[in-house]
Amino acid sequence: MRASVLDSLYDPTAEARSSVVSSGSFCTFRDACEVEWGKQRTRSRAQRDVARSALTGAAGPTRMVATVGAGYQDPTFARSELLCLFEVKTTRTAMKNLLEKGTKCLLVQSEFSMHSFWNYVEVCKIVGAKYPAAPLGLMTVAALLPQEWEFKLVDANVEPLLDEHLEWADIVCTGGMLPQQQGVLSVIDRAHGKRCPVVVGGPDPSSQPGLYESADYLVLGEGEMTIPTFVQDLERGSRSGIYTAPETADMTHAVVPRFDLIQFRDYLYVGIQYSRGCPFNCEFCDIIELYGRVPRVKSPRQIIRELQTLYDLGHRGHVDFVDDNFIGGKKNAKCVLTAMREWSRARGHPFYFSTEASINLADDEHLLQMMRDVDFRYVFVGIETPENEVLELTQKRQNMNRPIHEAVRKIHSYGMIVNAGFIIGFDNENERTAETMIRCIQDCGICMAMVGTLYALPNTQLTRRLRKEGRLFEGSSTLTDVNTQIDQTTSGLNFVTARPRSDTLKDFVAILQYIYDPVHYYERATDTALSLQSANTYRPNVVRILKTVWAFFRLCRRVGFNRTTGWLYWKMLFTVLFKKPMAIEACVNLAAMFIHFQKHSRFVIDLTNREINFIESYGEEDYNRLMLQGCENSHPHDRHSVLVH
Ligand code: B12
Ligand code: SF4
Repeated sequence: MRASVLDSLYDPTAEARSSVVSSGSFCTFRDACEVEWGKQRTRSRAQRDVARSALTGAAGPTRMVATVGAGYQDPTFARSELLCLFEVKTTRTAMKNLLEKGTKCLLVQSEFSMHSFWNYVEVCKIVGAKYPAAPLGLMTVAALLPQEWEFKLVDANVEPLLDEHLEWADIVCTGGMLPQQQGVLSVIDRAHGKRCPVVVGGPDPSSQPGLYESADYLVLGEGEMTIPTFVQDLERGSRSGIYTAPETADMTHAVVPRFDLIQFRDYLYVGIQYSRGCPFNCEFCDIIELYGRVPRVKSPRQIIRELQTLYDLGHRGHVDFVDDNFIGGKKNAKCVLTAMREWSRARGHPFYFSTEASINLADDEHLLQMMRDVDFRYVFVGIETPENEVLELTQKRQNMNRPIHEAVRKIHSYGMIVNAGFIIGFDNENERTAETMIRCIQDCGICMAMVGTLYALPNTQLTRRLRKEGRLFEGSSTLTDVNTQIDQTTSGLNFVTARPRSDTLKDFVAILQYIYDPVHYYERATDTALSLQSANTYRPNVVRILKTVWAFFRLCRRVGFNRTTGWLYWKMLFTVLFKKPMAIEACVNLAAMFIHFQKHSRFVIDLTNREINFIESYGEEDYNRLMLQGCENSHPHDRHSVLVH
């Protein structure tokens, strides 16, 4: 094999060379061979380093081909020397045919930062889970790959990825979102260290494929569109490739995810997806760029099949609809809710639900009632800001000119707790922004308020505008430190802000301090619980009941005897018990979440205060100049440390 590739590269006709290069077949060296570096005779140290990094996976196939290409162009770079450069000892006599029955496919969900707003570590501890959300993307990928393969899914948020896992695998599939970037890159390196080819996909590789070029296969966009082509290419023997699809997937052809690959007890909830895409046009949103503005839906029958699969596999309790906007098409949502109601009733209501929806949900009482009937308990709503002028600028017009607190109360009155996202850092904010946001959160009684700094995600209208205006900190979406670059709550403002940056950050701190102060939080939690008109149709089985009782006692021990929260907790518990006993479970859950929110907000406040100090001592203008120039390390926090040293 080695000889044939080199023969093609030394073929005097350009076509023969370029076909080797474009098929990427040179990667086969890395997969099939082990290089004995001691025996090298290289032309230069630089050439050797590039070759080594290509062969060991630190650099991608492109560089490898470039090295060889350079060798070819240099007449003194003799063929024998090139062979010597890659003194090869074949360890796997032939590359494993990845399409044969029993091919071992390892799916790796890389770790999220433990400091993320979303990881609810403390809640997991109380209820005995290991991580909130199951890796739905990879379970879906497994269902799209050849089913004759053998699959193993390792979620690094639940168990460590071991060398044995990689040694077991013939091929590794990984990928995910921006905060997982570092993790994914390290999985690629580790897998290459075991001479295992790696396939990468998911939202961040799709938005910034260049960062992942060390992977063998970049299968971008919606897997439903690109995985079949990738599998066809494997059949043809391709050893690398980049796969994109100009069109979006038809969700009516979507497959049931391989839920059997996870242990349900490891997670707080399991996700399923009904729709992709959203009809709105918010400037900062990448969903509409990745999934389009025409919501695409699965049929009610498909959703029932997924619920039945979860049911048959033994899952009970919380199911999260991970849709970008569950009510993006209200008519469709009603169809699926009708089917769910019948199915739930026939199975004795084994699940309750949560989802994400736009605020106009509050306008449709029929829809709200239908969601209540199947026991939707949480809805995440992107409120972002209560200020009309800011909403106008950011193109979130669906939220404009409506009393937010009325909408939230309406949704509460149908038994659903509103969790909401808020953003700070928009261009036309002013000195009243913090106060207005605090009042909105407190008056609406929104307990789980994810307040984050505006982040210009790669591939959004916002990013394009800021770039045009010369305000974007290029390269800020390359993550380097998972302890400081956690998620949108902390990593935002990756551009020159319209207001002084330190003012915006001070507002951010003030909001977090207020809303996650125990007195204010418990006030909202009591308020929310009292306004809930829950259906409570979900019927837990005995195991679930025992688990819940156990978790309740653990929570009482942890919170009820705590100096700052003890009194507030018992006061809320007894108020709700007497006034709205049906909402007792909801208020207990909110108390459990507060342990996480309090810890997380303290962490973020501390991090942000350090950033404010830094900006003030360095000078805002100099700071912006430096960030716009871009220095070797690409993120604000890194640049701070570079500057400080
Ligand atoms: C549910 C969800 C969450 C949940 C749960 C996430 C989880 N652990 O599963 C929560 C609320 C925790 C969350 C949080 C965040 N999220 Co989020 N989230 C989503 C959402 C709405 C659905 C994800 C999902 O399950 N989709 C269904 C599955 C089937 O799709 P999928 O994962 O994309 O997988 C498909 C393809 O991508 C591909 N694929 C995926 N992986 C792989 C791997 C291989 C090898 C291959 C071949 C293909 C492939 O094939 C699959 C089938 O088509 C998406 C938007 C969206 N529509 O996808 C945002 C999204 C993924 N989140 C995003 C972001 C930014 C975040 C946050 C950073 C901030 C935020 N928005 O609040 C945090 C960070 C989380 C953390 N812990 O630090 C961005 C990611 C952008 C990017 N460029 O990376 C998205 C795209 C949209 C958004 N702006 O919110 N999120
Ligand atoms: S409503 Fe939500 S999903 Fe839809 S465009 Fe706006 S931010 Fe994106």
